Amino acid sequence: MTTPDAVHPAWLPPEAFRAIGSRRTLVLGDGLLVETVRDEVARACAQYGGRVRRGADGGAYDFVLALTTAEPQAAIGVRPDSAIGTEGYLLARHDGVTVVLADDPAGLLYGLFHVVRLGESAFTGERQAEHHRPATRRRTLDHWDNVDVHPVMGQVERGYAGGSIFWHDGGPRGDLTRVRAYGRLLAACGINAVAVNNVNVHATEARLLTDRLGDVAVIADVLRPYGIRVHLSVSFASPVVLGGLPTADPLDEDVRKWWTDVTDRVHDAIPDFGGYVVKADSEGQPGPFAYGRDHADGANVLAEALAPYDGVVHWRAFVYNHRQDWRDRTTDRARAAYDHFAPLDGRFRDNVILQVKHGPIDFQVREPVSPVIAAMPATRLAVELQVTQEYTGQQRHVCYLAPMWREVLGFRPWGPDGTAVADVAGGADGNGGGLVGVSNVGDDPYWTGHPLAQANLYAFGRLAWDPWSDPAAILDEWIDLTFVPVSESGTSADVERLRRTVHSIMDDSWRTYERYTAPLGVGFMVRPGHHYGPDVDGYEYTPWGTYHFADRDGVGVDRTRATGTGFTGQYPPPWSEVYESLDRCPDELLLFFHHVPYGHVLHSGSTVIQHIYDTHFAGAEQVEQARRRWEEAAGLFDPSLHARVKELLDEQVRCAEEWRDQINAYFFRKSGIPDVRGRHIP
Ligand code: BDP
Repeated sequence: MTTPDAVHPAWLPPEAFRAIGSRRTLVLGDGLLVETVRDEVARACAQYGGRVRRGADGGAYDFVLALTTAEPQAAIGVRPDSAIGTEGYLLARHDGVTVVLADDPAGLLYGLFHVVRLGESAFTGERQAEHHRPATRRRTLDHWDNVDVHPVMGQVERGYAGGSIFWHDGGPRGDLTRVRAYGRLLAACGINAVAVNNVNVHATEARLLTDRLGDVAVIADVLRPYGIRVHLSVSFASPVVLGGLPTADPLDEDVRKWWTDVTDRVHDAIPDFGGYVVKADSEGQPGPFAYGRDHADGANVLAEALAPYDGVVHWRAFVYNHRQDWRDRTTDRARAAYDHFAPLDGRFRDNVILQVKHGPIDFQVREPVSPVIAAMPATRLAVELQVTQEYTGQQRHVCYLAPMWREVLGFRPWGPDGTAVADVAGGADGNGGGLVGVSNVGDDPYWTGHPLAQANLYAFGRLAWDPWSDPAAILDEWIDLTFVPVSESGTSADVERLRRTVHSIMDDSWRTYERYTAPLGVGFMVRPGHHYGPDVDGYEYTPWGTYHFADRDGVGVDRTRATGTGFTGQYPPPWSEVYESLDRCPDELLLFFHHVPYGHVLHSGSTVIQHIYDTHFAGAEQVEQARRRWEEAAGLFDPSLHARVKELLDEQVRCAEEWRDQINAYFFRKSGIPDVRGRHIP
C-alpha cells in the first residue's frame, strides 16, 4: 500500500492558512480557546509574513477576532445587536476589515476555522453580518478503540485505518502530537466531543474509569484547547468488576453510591468530563436486565452521578436478541429497539441521551429511519451514524456517506409538515442529544486509510453543525481545503479538473455502492464476522437475525401488520400506511417491508429480478468508470495520495464485480428468470 512520508494534513494543510497568515490580525479576549486562536494565527503568520496582536495598539488591522466580553467596540466600533449564542459567531466585513465576534471562546475558534474555509474571499469586498451557530450543542464522535489489541476485533473494532490514535502498547501513546493534530481537525469541522474507547468494554478498558483514569486525563488535556470534551465508554457491570460489589443492580444503594463516588473522582481528574457511553444488554454486554430492572433504571443511576457536573449518559438503544432462532418467523430484529425503549419514554433523567442508530437494524447501506426517533418525545435523543464504513466498503471502497445522512436527517417521520429527524436530534435551542458518529480514524498516515474517506469524517462534523447543508457543497469545501495543487504553477484549470473528477467519483458513490451490493433495502448479505464482500445466505440461518427469506418464488421480509411482523405499526402515520402498502412503499425499501415475487413490478417499471440484474451491472460499471477518471487525474496533485486511491480503486472494482456476479447468480439460480438483456450471469 502506498504510504506518504509524513502524516497527511487532511483538511488543514498549511496552505489553507495563507489568506490569514499574510494579514494583520488582532485577537481580543481571554481563555484557553482564545489562546488556541492566537496560536493558530501566529503559526500562519510565521509562515506567510503577517502579524498578530493581542491588544488594540492603534495600528491598522485586516482581521479582528474578538470576544464580545472583551469590549471590542472600543477597538473596532462593532457591537452585535443580539446575543450570538453558545459556540456561535458573527462574521462581517466593513471598511476593509474582516471581523469575527463570539460570545464565548469556542465560538471564536469556530469563526476562525470558518475564515480558513473561506480563504482569500473572506478578505475581499464587503460582507453583511452573518450569524452562525450550531444546530445542536452535542456533536460527538465515538471511537470503537481498544487499549489492548483484541484477539478478534484488533485494536479498533470495525476500524479500517490501522491502530488507535489514542492507544498503543496497552496505554496512551507517549507522544500525543498526533492526538493534538486530530483535535484541531475535529474542531475545524465542528466536532466537540469524543468517546475514547470502544462501546464493547473489555477488561483493560473497563479500568479507564478507575485506576487507569489518568490515561484518559492526558488525552483530555490535549483535546481541551480545541474545545473537545472527552467521554468514556463504561461497563454497566463496573460496580462488580471494578468495585468488588456483589451486584450492579441500579436500585441497590451501594451501587448508587459506587457510581457517585467514582464519578466524583472522574470529575476531579477531568473537570470538563463529558460523560459515559453505555452499551447495555446488547450483544453480550452486561445490563440492567440481569437484575430484573429496565433501561431507564439502568441509565438513571449513572445520570444521577453525572448530573452535578453537566455530564451526560449516552445510553445506546441498540438492544436486540442476538441469539434468536431463525426458524421463528415472528422475531424481527427491526422491532427490537422500539419494543424495548418506546414504553420507557418520559422515565429517563434529563441528562440521559438515548443514542439511537439511524436505522432499525444496523448501519446497512439502505434502511428506513428508525421508528424510535419518532416514538420518544419526552426523551433526549441522539442519532448515531456510522462514519467507519463497516457495511459500506470498509474504507477500501469509495462511498461518500453524506447524501445518505442528509436523507436521514431530512426525513420527516410525521409527514411532510412535521418535524424532521434533524430537529429531533437538535432539540429545542440546540439542546437535544445531537449526532454521534462512529469514528473512521486510525493511525494510518491518511487518518482514514482511504484518503477519500476523510470526506466522510469532515462531512459528519459539518452536518452535525448544520444538518441542512448540501452534501455536494460540503464536498466542495473539503476538496478546496484538502487538495493542494502539486506546485505553485498549478493552474485554476487544474483545480477545476480535479474538482470535477472528485465530484464525479464521490457524489453518487453511496448509491453506486447500493447498486452493486444488497438490493432494495435487504441488507446483511455480507460475509459473517468481518462483514466485507458478498455472502447472500451468510446470516440467513444464524442467531443474529434473518434478512431476505429468498426462495424460488420471491424475496423480502414481510414486516407488515396484515401478514408480517407488524414492524410497520411502529411508525406514525403517514409512514405506517405508506410502508404497509405494497403500492405506496418506496422502491428502495420494498424488500425491507415486503416479501414479493420476482416478477413484481416496481414504480420504476422494472421487475424486481430485472432491477437486481440492472443495478448490479450498472454499479460495477460505475466503479470501473470511477477508476478510469481517477487515472486521468494523475499528475494534478500529490502522487502518493493518487497512488493510494488508485490501488484501492483496483480492489473496489474487483469486489464490485464479485458482488455483481454473486448476487446475480444467486437470484438467477433461485428464480430461473433470465436477464432480458441477455448479459452473462455465471
Ligand atoms: C455492529 C458491529 C459491532 C458493534 C455493534 C454496536 O458489527 O462491532 O459492536 O454494531 O454498534 O454493527 O455496538
